[in-house]
Amino acid sequence: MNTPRIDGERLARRIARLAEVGAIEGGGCARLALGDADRAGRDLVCGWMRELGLDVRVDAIGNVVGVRAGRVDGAPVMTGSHIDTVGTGGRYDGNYGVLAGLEVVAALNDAGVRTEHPLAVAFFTNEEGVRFAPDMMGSQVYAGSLALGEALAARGIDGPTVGEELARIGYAGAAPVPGPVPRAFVELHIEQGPVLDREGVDIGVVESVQGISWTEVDIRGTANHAGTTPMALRRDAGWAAGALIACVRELALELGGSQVATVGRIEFFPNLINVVPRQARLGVDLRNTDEAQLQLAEARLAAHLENLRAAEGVDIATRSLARFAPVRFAPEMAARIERHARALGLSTRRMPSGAGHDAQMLAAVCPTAMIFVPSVEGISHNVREFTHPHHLEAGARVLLTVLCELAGG
Ligand code: HGY
Ligand code: MN
Ligand code: MN
Ligand code: MN
Repeated sequence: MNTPRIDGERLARRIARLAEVGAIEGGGCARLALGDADRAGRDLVCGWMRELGLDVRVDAIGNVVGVRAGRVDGAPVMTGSHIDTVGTGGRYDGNYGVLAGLEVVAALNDAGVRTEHPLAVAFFTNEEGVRFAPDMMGSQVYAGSLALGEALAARGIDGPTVGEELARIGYAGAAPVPGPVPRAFVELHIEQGPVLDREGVDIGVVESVQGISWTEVDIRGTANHAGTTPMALRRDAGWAAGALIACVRELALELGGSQVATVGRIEFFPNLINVVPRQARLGVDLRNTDEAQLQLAEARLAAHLENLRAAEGVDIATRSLARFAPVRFAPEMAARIERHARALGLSTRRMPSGAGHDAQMLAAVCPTAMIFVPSVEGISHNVREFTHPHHLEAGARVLLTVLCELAGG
């Protein structure tokens, strides 16, 4: 039996190969959840899982878990993330954590090491939430915090439901949900922000994930002629949407601290240059590390909507698409990550996660930790997303030693 060793080249080859699936201009990939490209990505990763000798299980929401037997039976130590992407996805967001998990398995296989407890590598359905809200959908269902029926009924921005698409791509699995509770869960992920890169730190020890509030705002006015309708007689849903976007930015700046606010998606109807819009539909993304502050931001948004109703005489309806309170990971799990990273001679710093992750859902059911590696210039959800190969390898080395300690390797 030898010492298991991460092969950075092999990991890089798998990242590059998966990035070819749904490849887009600039080196990124677009594999929106449950679309044809996601199916192709799933098929490729499941093939790798089988080649590595994992027992591949697909559950009722399409989560895929590859299990490596241990010396004893029972709950596995699990690692994993997601392989669905946003429409302008980079090649590392989510994919890196899943493929680093497979690299850990390959290293153990090569070294002939059998951990005491089983090891599992998972990818969860629809982490991004950009086609079907909410995000982290599969991991919520796995952890029991979202009912399967509600998830299957979620309708995408392009029409079909999650249930219809799962059946269409052949990933409506038989394994029951909620899934078996792991002994522990560790997610390796790129930071997607600028902190580690700016400070020259190798490993982020993630202590918490900030709260997330997604709201769909539907503004209804009156379509009218752009040339003949006096300004005082308009019910302009387009103007109200523009005013709302400005208010969303202002409320983040006024609240300060960790508050961030984004309107990333907007639709106008009829969306014609010479017609006053009768309807505008937008998505508002509010986040804060502090729950009370996030509630304050939501209250400010509601007040702005009231003002817009009065000012323009438009009707405004809202629908919550996702709402997660901030999550804190078990301190002893963060300390474990820190200890292993330092033992490998890597620099570390503790930090919150600005992005949502599947780990925040698993944290409700088992001891959970996250490991970050630097994102160059903090760029993510953008094809220019990049992490240096030596950091990709370093993160996988930390994952290997942490998983071996947790699983009794
Ligand atoms: O929105 C997020 O933070 C994650 O990428 N789903
Ligand atoms: Mn991600
Ligand atoms: Mn993402
Ligand atoms: Mn470095």
